[in-house]
Amino acid sequence: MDSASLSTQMHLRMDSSTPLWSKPKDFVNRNFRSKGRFLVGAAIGVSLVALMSLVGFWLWASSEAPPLLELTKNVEVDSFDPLNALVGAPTEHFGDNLRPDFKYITSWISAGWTNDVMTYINLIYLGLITDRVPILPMFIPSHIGAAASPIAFGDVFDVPRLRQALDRPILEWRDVKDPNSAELDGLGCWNVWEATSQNHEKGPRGSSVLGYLQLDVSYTRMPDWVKLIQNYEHDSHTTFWALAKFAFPETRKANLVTPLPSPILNISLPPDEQLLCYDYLYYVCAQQPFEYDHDYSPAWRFVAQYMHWVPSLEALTKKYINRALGLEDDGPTPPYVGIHARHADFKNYCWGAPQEECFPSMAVIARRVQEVKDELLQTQGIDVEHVIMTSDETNASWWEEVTQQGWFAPDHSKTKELYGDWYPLLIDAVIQSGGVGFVGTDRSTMSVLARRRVESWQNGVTRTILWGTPHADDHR
Ligand SMILES: Nc1nc2c(ncn2[C@@H]2O[C@H](COP(=O)(O)OP(=O)(O)OP(=O)(O)O)[C@@H](O)[C@H]2O)c(=O)[nH]1
Ligand SMILES: *[C@@H]1O[C@H](CO)[C@@H](O)[C@H](O)[C@H]1NC(C)=O
Ligand SMILES: *[C@@H]1O[C@H](CO)[C@@H](O)[C@H](O)[C@H]1NC(C)=O
Repeated sequence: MDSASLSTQMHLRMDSSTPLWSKPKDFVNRNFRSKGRFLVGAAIGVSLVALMSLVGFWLWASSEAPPLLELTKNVEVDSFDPLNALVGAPTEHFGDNLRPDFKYITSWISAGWTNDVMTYINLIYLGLITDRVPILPMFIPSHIGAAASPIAFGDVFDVPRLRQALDRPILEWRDVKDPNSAELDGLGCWNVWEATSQNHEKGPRGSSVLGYLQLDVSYTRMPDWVKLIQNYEHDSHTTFWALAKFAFPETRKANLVTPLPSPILNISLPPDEQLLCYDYLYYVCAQQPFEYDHDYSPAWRFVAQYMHWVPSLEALTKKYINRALGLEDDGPTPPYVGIHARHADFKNYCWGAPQEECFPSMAVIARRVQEVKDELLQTQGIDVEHVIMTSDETNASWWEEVTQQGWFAPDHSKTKELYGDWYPLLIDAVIQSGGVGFVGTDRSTMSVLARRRVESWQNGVTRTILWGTPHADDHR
């Protein structure tokens, strides 16, 4: 099923459940992309009956019948307004803000930031295939220091743009429940983790998101068959469609076992039917574990490629890049090759070997950079001068070697102080995604997403450096 027909399904829903009278001012000034027009066409084809009743409503409600295209445009734009998938402004209890005619889906995070980004992508994709409105929690700190405050999903990724691209509502928890609410809400959710980790884990995956959202969750353990590779203890994946079955009554009902009482209120709740929820969606794939690496990844193709950075973060990053290159803050940014050298805790995979024999040397990185430059020149006629390094390395002599290559690096000496603990990481991620070329580190999820962004967004050329032994990246 392609994205157009997925969207068409949502159109049908929106057509019948979205009040036409709300927010008329939004209808006037919005630009429509050609994809929107195509989808409108698809909706017309499939839902003639719904459209005829809308036309009827319009004829009744206004003295002049508007052109048909105007009418369907209005319905489509309406669906981008988060308020139309909710009762209204954020409420003290989340349940007061959910519309009875909508179904929703949510989940939590508890890993490194890029893993958490992937987890939310998986949540949104699961929302697409189950025809439920995703409700996204915030990002919570892990590697960047537990003292950092959470940051909203929508302060990092452009949610209005994502809604428009996917042509359906996408909500954040801050839209639904007042972030300052002290009201604790009970909720029944599915425990995926215990089933897929083959009882290595006793109980569901924990997450500090629940504390921020004031949720007290009672979990129902999923059956063992949701695990992708049965009886294999070294993998914890399940599949989108195994989980999607639980969004519908047949599978839900057949698997209702006694729930674990919630930790605070000690209440036992079956999995909620209106707000479907799972403890942890990082280890989810369509067909094979860790499939973001692969071209066909549906979570990448249908969701993640449309998750652009918020404009303010892009603007801030442009300033960092231009300063690194010695250019005016507001001047044009030349094309560059970005590098992500993932070090720090990756030394755990060196199995005792000294870092010089494990992580790629500057010569190895430089060879990959040159390959990217050569290919850009040959295939696109782009002669790239500038190379920008991003890394979690803290060793000053290593950074000195970077400078000796003639490469540049963002100056993060004041970033945390000026913008907060998240921003060295966020700015580096944006830098990695913005080059016409990218050289990444094998096995780093941060590198995987950067590579895919450069390929999709910049039509860029990329390479991934293998590492772990002195000759790991030898090739040709
Ligand atoms: N500022 C900055 N921090 C980085 C960079 N690479 C890694 N880090 C830090 O290292 C952490 C590890 O990456 P995460 O994305 O959190 O963790 P992960 O999801 O496990 O990703 P990988 O370990 O790379 O697969 C990040 O959260 C950052 O704190 C970088 O290029 N710049
Ligand atoms: C939780 O509720 C159950 C059943 O009502 C009760 O038996 C149990 O003692 C309670 N546990 C706690 C810690 O209050
Ligand atoms: C720091 O980096 C330099 C240059 O790469 C290297 O020779 C040195 O061993 C590193 N120091 C530590 C403590 O890792």
